[in-house]
This record gives sequence, structure tokens and C-alpha cells, in this order.
Amino acid sequence: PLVIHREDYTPPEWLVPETKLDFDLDPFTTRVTATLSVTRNGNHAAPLRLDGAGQKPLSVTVDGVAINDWRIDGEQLVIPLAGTAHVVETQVEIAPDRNTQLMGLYASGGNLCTQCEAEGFRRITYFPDRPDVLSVYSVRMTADKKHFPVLLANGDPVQQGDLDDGRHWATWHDPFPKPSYLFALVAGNLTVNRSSFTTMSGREVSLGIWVREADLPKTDHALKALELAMAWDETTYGREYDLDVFNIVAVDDFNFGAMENKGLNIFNSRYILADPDTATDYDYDAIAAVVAHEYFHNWSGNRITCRDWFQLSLKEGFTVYRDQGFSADQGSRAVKRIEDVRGLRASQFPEDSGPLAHPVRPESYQEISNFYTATIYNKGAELIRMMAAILGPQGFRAGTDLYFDRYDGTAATCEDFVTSMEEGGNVDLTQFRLWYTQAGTPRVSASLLQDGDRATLRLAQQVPATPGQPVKSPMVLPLRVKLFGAESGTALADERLVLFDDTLDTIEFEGLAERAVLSINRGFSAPVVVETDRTAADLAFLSAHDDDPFARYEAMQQLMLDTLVASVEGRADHESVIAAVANTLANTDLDLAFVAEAVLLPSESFIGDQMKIVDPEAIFRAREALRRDLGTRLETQWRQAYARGEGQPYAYTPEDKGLRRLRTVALGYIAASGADDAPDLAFAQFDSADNMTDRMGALTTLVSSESEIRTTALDIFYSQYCDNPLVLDKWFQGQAQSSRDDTGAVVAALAEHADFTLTNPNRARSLIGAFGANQRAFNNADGSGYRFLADQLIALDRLNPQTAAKLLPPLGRWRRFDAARADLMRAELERIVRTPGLSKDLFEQASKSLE
Ligand code: B3K
Ligand code: ZN
Repeated sequence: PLVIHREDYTPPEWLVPETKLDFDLDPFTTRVTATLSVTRNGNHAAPLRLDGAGQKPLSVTVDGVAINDWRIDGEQLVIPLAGTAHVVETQVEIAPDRNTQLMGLYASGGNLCTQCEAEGFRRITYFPDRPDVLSVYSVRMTADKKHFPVLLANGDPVQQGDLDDGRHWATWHDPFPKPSYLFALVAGNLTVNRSSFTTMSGREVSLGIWVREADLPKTDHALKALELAMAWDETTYGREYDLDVFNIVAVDDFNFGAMENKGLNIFNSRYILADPDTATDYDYDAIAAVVAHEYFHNWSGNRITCRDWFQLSLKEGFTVYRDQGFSADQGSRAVKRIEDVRGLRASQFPEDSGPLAHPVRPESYQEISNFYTATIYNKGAELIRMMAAILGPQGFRAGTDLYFDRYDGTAATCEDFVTSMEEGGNVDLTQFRLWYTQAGTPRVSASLLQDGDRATLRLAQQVPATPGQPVKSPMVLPLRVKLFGAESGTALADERLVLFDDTLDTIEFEGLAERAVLSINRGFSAPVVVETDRTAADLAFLSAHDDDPFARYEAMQQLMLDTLVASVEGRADHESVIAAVANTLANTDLDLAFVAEAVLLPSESFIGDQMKIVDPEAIFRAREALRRDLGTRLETQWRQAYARGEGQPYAYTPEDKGLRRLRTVALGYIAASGADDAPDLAFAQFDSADNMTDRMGALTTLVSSESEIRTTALDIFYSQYCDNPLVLDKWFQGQAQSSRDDTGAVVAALAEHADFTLTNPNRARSLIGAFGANQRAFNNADGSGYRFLADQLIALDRLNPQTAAKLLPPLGRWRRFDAARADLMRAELERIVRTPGLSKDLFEQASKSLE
């Protein structure tokens, strides 16, 4: 397979300052005429090479004259050109309705839309499809007016008109030079929810969210989030929007969450549509976060784009950091941090310790679509967070101002960002750059040795070997550290930011009036694994007394993890956890959303990540036993928590969200206790809920229960929502996440359900993705889970390679399992690799997973 290397980067041979596109739109055959003004970049004699994929070339002209000496080389169109500047026009045909990959121009729900990042534009027309070729685009679209009354593209609308034959046309112009991956158009039967935003310099921007008519009532939350995001970026980063219009279109078939095309964001409808009856609190939060994320890309991604795809984290890591800051400012900062760290541990840590581990700035790839990973996005965001911590708020803002100012209108690199941070914050980040080049999650061991009123914190770090990187250098780890007095329960000194940048180090503390308890990596200031020698009593103490809510949560998690790992190994002592949870539930000073997070046990897979060899059954049993004990011993407290706010009508406020969250967590513990009335309680909540959060919370409890009432609930849910694809996804997903023994069989049967389809990525992920993440069910000892996943991926690969490849990683975790399971997993990976006609997406992921 062809491997692309970062160090092979060379500037483009030809530039395209101007691009005119003319689309004769039709689902079956769309004709695209592209007129490119091209200029030779540098002193060379190379012909013009334009990327293409799958289109049918019809004609080529140069400076208005038809030519015949063009040729196709692989998938590229090669045109010999004599001078330094020419106008090249190509005509091609494409077939949107046959585009199941959902890259390029495709049909979704009767409408036409585009997805170009990373390399979809070449499926629309011939073009130098690389992010460092920036061009000013003018677009003309012609389409049947009845089926496609709305015609949208990037930038601002220019003109529109009707034709005699029932067709109409529209032209759009985007004055900002952009790479081809940011191109977008939409043609469809859509209605709009409009609003307007006045920018900080007083310009009016017209905002619009375009959806099917029936979905219009579900767009207010997203529109509000957009307005909040626009205001936030002005106050927090000084970034103002730059066009007269900002449009968002929601489509049902989408490979990713959303796409930041200049002035015309295209969204997976799950990140736009919400009302209380169909969307959970989690959905509402995710919608606001993704709307903000795509909007923030206008500066971190569009005004400044990436020089090449190895720099992907330049825009994605930074933009995730920005959206995390936005969400933290909308609600509880602590709960947001807990959720983000949980997400990082659920997806990025396993990636970083597995066969697909790669640096935040990778060195090579076969298929760039495979690198839209938790490492690029979420670890990338942690890198920005660490730099922000090192620079402090003012230094960081000076750094981002400098970055935006200096690189505006260019295609930049991660190095450019770090240089801006160094200059803006006046710091040396030489060693910090290792975070961009070394993969793997650093492990820190920390122990506090006290002698009278003095103590020494001993730190050691180790960065594990990852594929292609056997030996690592020590990294800069910003660790927020604080000591608490074991008797007084108060801080013994101010928090320190320790920059731990060597293999070993010691930090001294003086003037300690009592025994000190160590609080370290507070706020998860570095994305590392910390091992300490703190006792269960110390952790319980911190879970009650630490003044950083994240550190409290973390202490509780560590206590729970230690307990669970010990009980997998046959030493079950649940007392410390029960006491600490009781204490947290009794603390009326804490906000309920935080309490709900803090009392939740670590997931089965996170427990597995702590063990050399994962025993999914033993982990499940140990976790269930602790859940049962917590449920039984604290039953009164759970029932009290459950009764709070019962029957209160729905409101989407931070307080009510916290209440709902804690109620559902409490319901889970009541069910875990084995209380006879638990299924009825859950069913009553399911039945009477006036919102999807409570309904889904109850259904989640029911689907894992032994009670027959669960099938009644599932049937009711199905008949109520079978016309709503986003809610039906929850129905599939809920069953795939069940902890029941028969989950594998249920999932296999659901794959044959009339409403299951591999053509819609959300649906495919709701079943296959959720099942792959269900550690116990997926890793059934008979290998049926592995076989099922491989079958589905092979089938999905024929339709949509990108989405298939995304779902592969659970099979690559074979090194972490016993020999029998490992053999079964490898056999499935080998079967995938041997499949004739496999995409390079799935081939890259499966073959790397075997190494
Ligand atoms: N930039 C897009 C990613 C699209 C990826 C396609 N393989 C979404 C985002 O991160 O905002
Ligand atoms: Zn992004």
C-alpha cells in the first residue's frame, strides 16, 4: 500500500487563485464544469496534476481551446501547460445517488449535499485536492425547482433566477480563499429557522438553520447555541465572524458529527435536532458543543487552515479545546472536565496503548480518514490545555492573538502554533514539542515521604513503547499539586504547578503542621496515568475534603478502581467505597450533577485497562457485586435521591439536569440492589416521563434487567418512535449496551431487523459501535462477537469504507486478552485483511491491528 510520509512534504507545483464551479444538479447525473485559474508555483516544468476519483471526464480546455493531450495517470488528470498562468476548464459527470461512501456530492433524504474533508472534493471535480492550495470560489448551481427549491453554497448569495424548463439557478461567492476540503453546496427541499447576530464591530450576520419542514420546531436549541458561541468567541478569543451569512444544514446521512465548510456548515442531524420529547440532556449538551466547535473552526481551521493533513491536530485539537472551554462556561466547569476526562480515558487512552497508537502529529498514513482520531482531537486538546496552563491566562491569550494575527489567510503547521505560544507567552517549549511527536500515555508514579514538618514528593515518569517508537524521552508534565492535612481536612499550602520534565525528580515541602495527603494532577492538568501509594483511607479522605471538585471525583474513582481490581483478583472489601459514596450523597453542598458523576463506578473497559490481561467476565462480576452492595447498603439514600424532584415538570436548566442525572443513577443502584419493586419503578418512570432523558434513563435500566417488563417497554418505545430515526438509534443502541447474557444474540437478531441498515452511519454505529464497546458481550468466549463485528465490517466496507474503518478498533485489542480470545480476534482480523476488494481504509486499520 502507498504510504504518505510527513517529511516528504513539498509545496504545490501549481496554485489556483480562482475557481469557478458550475453545477448542473441531478441525483442521477450531475454535470460539473470547473474553471480554474492556475499559476505555476516556482521555477519548474511539471505539468498540472489534478486529483480525481470516480468521475467521468467529458472535456478539457486550456485558455478557451479544447485540448486532447491530457491524460489520466492513476486517478489524476495530467495537463501539459506551457506558460506560467492559464485558465483550465474541465467538464465531468458524477452520480450522487450512487455515492454510498458519503464523500463528495451525495444524496440524503432526497436532498443533495457535499462532504469534502479530507479528500472528497476530488470526487466532485478535478482539482489539486490538498489543504495548502487556497482558492477564491464562485459557484453556480442549476436544479429542478420543485425538488430542490433551496440552493446553498459557501460564502454570500449573489443572484438567483428561474429557467423556462422548471429549473432554477443560484450563484454564491466566497471572498475568503479556502482549501477544497471546505467547499460545500446543498440543494434541497428545506425550510429555515433564522436569526441574526450583531458582531462586536456592529456588523449584522444573518443566521439560518436549514432542515426538513417537519423538523423546524427542533432547531431552536442549536440556533441559540450558535449565537452563544459567536458571542463567546468574541469575548474569549477576540474572534469575529467575517461573512454576511452563516448557514447550517442538517442531513440524516453523515459520516461524522458535522463539517465546518466556510459559511455553510453541514451537520449530522443528530447534532442539530432536539426537543424534550426526543433528545436527552446529553444530546442537548452535545448539540451545543458541536455547533460551537464547527463555528469556532471559522478561525481555527478556515481563516487559518492546515498546511498538510499531518497538521490535522492544529485545527482539531485547538478547536476541541475551544469548544470544551465554551461548554465549561455554559454550565458546571467541574462536571464538564469530568466528562471530558472520562471520554479521553474511554477512547484515547486505549488507542494510545494499542496497535493504532500514533503521535498527535503523525509521521505517516495510508488513508487520512483513519486519522480523525481521539488522539488528534482529544489528546490534541489536552496539549493546548497544558500549554495554556504553562503560559497562564494572559500569556495564552497573547499567544493565540499572535497566532491568529500572524497566520491569518495561510495554511499553517503545528510548529507555527507552538512558536506563537512561545513568543506570546515568553516561554521555551522546546521539550514540550515531544508531545507532538511521541505517542503513548506517560505513566507517573508519585509518592510523598514525610518526616516531621517536611515532606518529599518523589516523581518518576515512563513513556511506554508504541508502534514504531520503542524508546522515548521524558516529557514535560504540568502537574497541579496540593497537600491537605489529614486531621484538619484543610489545605496545608497553596497549590503548586510542578513542571515535571525528567525521568526522576523530587519536590520538597516544608512547614507541614500535620500529616499531609497528596492531591496530584488536579483538574487532570496532564493527560497521564498517575500511580500513587495513597491508601484507601487517603483516597476516601480526598473524596470528601479536596477543594478541587475534579480531584475529589478522581480520588473516588481511584478508590473504586483499586477496590474493583482487588476484587477481580479475589480480595473484595467494599467498605471504603460504600462509606465514601455515602459521604458524597450526604454532602448537601455539592451540586447534583457532580454527585451523580462522583458516585458512578468506572466502566468495565476502564477497569480492564488497569489489568494486564482483561478478564471480561470477572470484571463484570466484580463490578456487579460492588453495585449490588452499594445498592443494598445505601438503599435508603438512593431512594431519597430518587424521590427528589419526582413529578416535577421538565426544564432544561443546569439544576434540573443534575436532578435528572442523579435520579437515573439512583434508579440504577436501586435496580442493582435487587429490590423487588425496581422493575416497576423503572417502568413507571419510563411510562410517565415527559422527556427523553428520564425515558431513556429508565429504559437503560430496564434493558439490562431480567424482568419481562423490559420487552413491553422496548415495544412501546419502538411503536412510539419508529418514525424518528434519531430516537430509533437509541432503541438499537440501548439494546446493544445491555449487560444481559443474551446481548450477543439480541444484537445479531437486530442486525436483521427491518429498520436496521448499513447505509446510514448513525444506524450502523448505534448497533455495531455500541456492541463493540460492550466489553463483556463483545468478548464472549465463543468468539461470536468477533465474528459478528467482522461480518458487519466487511459488508459495510463495500458501502462506506470510512465508517467501517472507524468501527474496527475493538478487534485490535487482542494483545490485552487471553490466548483463546486473542486467537479468535486475530482470525477475524486476518479474514478482513484477506477480503478481496477491501478499501484502503479498512485494510490499514485491520493490518496495523495485526502487527
Ligand atoms: N472537520 C470535520 C471532520 C470531518 C472528517 C471527515 N473524515 C469535523 C470536525 O472536526 O469539526
Ligand atoms: Zn473539528
